[in-house]
Amino acid sequence: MSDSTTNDTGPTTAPPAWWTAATVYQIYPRSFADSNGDGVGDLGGIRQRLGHLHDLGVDVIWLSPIYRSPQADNGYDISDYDDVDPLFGTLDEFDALLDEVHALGMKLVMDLVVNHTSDEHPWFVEARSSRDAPKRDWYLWRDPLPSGEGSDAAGTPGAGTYPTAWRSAFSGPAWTLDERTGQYYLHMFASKQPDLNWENPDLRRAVFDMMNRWLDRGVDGFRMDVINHIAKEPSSLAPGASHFVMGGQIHDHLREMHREVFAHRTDRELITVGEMPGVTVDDARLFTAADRHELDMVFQFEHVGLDHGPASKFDNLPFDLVALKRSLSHWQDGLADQGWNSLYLGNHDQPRSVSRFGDDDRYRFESATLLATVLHLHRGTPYVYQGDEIGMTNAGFASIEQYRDIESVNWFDESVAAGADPESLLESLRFRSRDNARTPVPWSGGAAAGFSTGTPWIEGVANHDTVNVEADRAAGDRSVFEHYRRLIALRHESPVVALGSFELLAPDDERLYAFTRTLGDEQLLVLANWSGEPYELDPALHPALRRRSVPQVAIGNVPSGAGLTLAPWAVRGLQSVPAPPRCANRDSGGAARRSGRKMSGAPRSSCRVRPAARGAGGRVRHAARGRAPDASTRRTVG
Ligand code: TEU
Repeated sequence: MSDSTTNDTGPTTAPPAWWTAATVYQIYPRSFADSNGDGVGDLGGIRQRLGHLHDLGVDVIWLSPIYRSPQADNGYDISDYDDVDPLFGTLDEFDALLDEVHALGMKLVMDLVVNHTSDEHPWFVEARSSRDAPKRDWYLWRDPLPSGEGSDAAGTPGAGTYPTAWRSAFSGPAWTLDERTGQYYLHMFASKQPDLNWENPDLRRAVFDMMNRWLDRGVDGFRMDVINHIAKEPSSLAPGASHFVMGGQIHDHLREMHREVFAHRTDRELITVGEMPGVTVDDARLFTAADRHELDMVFQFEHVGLDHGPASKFDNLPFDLVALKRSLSHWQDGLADQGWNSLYLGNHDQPRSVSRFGDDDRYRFESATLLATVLHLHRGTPYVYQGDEIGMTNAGFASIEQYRDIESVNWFDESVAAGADPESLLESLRFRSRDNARTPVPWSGGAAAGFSTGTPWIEGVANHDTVNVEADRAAGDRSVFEHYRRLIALRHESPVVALGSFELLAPDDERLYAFTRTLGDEQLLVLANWSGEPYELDPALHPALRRRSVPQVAIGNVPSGAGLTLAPWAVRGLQSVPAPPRCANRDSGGAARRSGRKMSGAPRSSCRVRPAARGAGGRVRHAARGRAPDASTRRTVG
């Protein structure tokens, strides 16, 4: 957050916010690295592997929850916001980790889960102790309706006593009856995750105090879990209503949070990310407009919902490239002049991106690097989910006993009870389950793949003997890690990648993902063959394809075919300017001045790019034009 700050990405004289040139790396701690042999990843394991992240060049590490938790939802059910779960380590170890991260020039962002707590959090224990408990109102309670006036457990209205027909994201009703006090409490996720009542000012104060304690401890910001769910309209809890996200108070709550937690920290470079299922472009513009002081960026879901069928997220639809392009470019256009977006294709809630969008078999390297390139060259802040930097694939478990995720297991059990065929359920899970991305990171081949000396809490992917960090990093030209490293460096070095405007080309083409990024008179042209067959580019697509001298290749994954042919899953990022003048004669600041941005000159096709300077605390500054990107960021293709 730069309020101080600010996500000022528009044409003003203020410098662009630091996170426009940054890349975030997400760690899912229980699956990253285990240092004590109990089979669960921990802080010690992260500390041992920081060199990997430093080599990759990421700027920010986002830690999925490490707080004390009964682990009903792998830590997204918190019972003490101020302590580390013994499974992961201690507060002292956390402090040591934070120091080490900072010493390496990176930042550390915590997961903030304040839509709900664990039912074992002392707040909820007190709240459920009696209807008169002082903290009763910190959660959402409703009386049962007279029999037949409410819904039943299956969500059928007029058949039971439930206050609304709302369903939990993890199957079953979103209400659980507390027998002792005779009222239902709301939980949009598991029954062990009761929703907090953000209408209560004391609750809000307690959350802001807790956030301040973590920032005082030195963390660099928060990724805010389902933060657009916190404001439920009291009236919408009435029977029959179904609107539980984006209540009218949401903007007030976030502005108050900004005032109470971030506004006075003008000396810090912080970051706030709002995870918001269901958020629209118009909402996102409001949440992330710099002058509204709510959030730095949203983490939206539209593109990862395109392959969900009408029945549920487990109703798998085939991948549709045209729909993906339409969705991502809609967000690019919508946030072009105001606001900012996160860029991701996978995380701990999604299938592995190479299995979902690419070809995780014959063209695993090619498609993993293509996906990364297309994503990272959009406008927004890219997120790398652990393991994606080596092209990890879905787990593809064969039996329900191998699954651990509460969502997958509950959905399977509920569907079997309703008479569904277990084999077809397993087939859906093999593609969609969140556990596909929660398998241990294979640091090497062999027993437990270098993740643990014990038995991992969840089985690894069967291909770990070939798909592991050691093998990938030794793979030279075919290292996915190396390709990610170049992409992350390119964003540091190249203002057009961080800030350029976006234009989608060939929107209806079913195999080509092509777009330009433009800043001043510099342009980056990205051409991606999203298929396993060679692709013949149409010279009419872009003037650069009609010129005799091909523009400089800023990044590419495989040598391409001859002329205008892209090999299967080949991607190229071509840097060009409309009328390339000689580098030596250029007025380096001209373009930037004309575009009104305070950044020193954009790189030219015939000029070279100076690697970004990194100051203390990992700050990335756009460098003045000058020498070449390191040779590894350029390859001759074609
Ligand atoms: O996820 C919120 C969310 O909406 C999903 O991505 C979630 O996995 C999906 O609804 C299930 O179908 C966040 C966390 O990222 C997720 O891991 C947690 O389980 C969830 O909130 C509850 O805290």
